[in-house]
Amino acid sequence: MLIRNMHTYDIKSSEITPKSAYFSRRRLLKSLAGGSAVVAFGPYALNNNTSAATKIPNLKRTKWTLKSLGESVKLTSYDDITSYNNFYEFGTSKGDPKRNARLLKTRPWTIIVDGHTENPGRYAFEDLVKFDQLEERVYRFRCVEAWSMVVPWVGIPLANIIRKLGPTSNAKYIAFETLADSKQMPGIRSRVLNWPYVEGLRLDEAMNPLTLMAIGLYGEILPNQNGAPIRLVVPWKYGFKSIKSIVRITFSEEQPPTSWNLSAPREYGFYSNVNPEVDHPRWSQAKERLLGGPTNMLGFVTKQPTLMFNGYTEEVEGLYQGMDLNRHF
Ligand SMILES: Nc1nc2c(c(=O)[nH]1)N[C@H]1C(S)=C(S)[C@@H](COP(=O)(O)O)O[C@H]1N2
Ligand SMILES: [Mo]
Repeated sequence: MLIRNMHTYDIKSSEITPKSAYFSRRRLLKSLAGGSAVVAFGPYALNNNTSAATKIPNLKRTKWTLKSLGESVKLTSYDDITSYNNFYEFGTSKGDPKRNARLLKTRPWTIIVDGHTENPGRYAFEDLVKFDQLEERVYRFRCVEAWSMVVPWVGIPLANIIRKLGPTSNAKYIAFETLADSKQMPGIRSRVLNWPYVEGLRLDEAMNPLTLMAIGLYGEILPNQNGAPIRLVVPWKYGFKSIKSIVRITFSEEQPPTSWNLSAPREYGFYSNVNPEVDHPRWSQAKERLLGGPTNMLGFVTKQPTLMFNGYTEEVEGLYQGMDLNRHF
């Protein structure tokens, strides 16, 4: 096993965004939105805000960012994205991760790469994620619990990392593992899931240009509760596929086990593509509630229809040609 640590450069959040600039930007976004939980997002709003220049530098805008903007999508607020979380290693209530993940140590961070790859080893986070390849991508995000968000992620396409790691021809799947450290993660004492949290994708899904390894959101490095320092984002699949705080990547020939499938195989399949026509055994998947979205007269968020593949049919339907999505849920 080799340690790749040739030119480690550690970007601290304080170097990217001075706290004062961060708070003034947040105020600006809040005032733009008139205090509502959802902020209007436009390239101009961000660019005209000089303090935004101190965010993670040189973020590329992609066609997916622009596609979302073209649909005049509203971003879910930073507060909602970072305080309503699922990260069971820190507790099962939505507010637990923000409260309990503060002490997670995310630097230095090592990711073990093994299985069918030409370049196995222990990689420093900075050697897998090149900061000059970072992009901003605005994606819809749909949890299996029927709530959704619109998130401006910062990350690099997983395909870039996979190409660098050089899977061999035997590699058909890619598996991921989350840190499982009971000293830092109080939720691990509870047996709600088997630890470590594991997830996986078919290799062609992983190589799809939509699939992102996120290291930030709203132009800043990820808060711990959102899966710092590095988490997967697969926007056409239910949220639980987007595994957080990754410490291992394994290339495998067989379909890898996944945490939610292990815990309730009838309820959660390996594919878990967002599909309004295939209900969860205990509830419908036809609709969703957008966090901070439009409310009814009583103040409850109105339900809106869930889109096939969460709206990304054009990009991903080719992956599932000829597959029965009722069976491969
Ligand atoms: N390691 C780990 N990853 C995880 C989870 C978890 O409990 N542990 N929860 C999943 C679920 S169910 C969802 S909806 C998303 C939530 O991501 P967010 O908190 O950034 O919105 O993380 C996913 N990744
Ligand atoms: Mo979820």
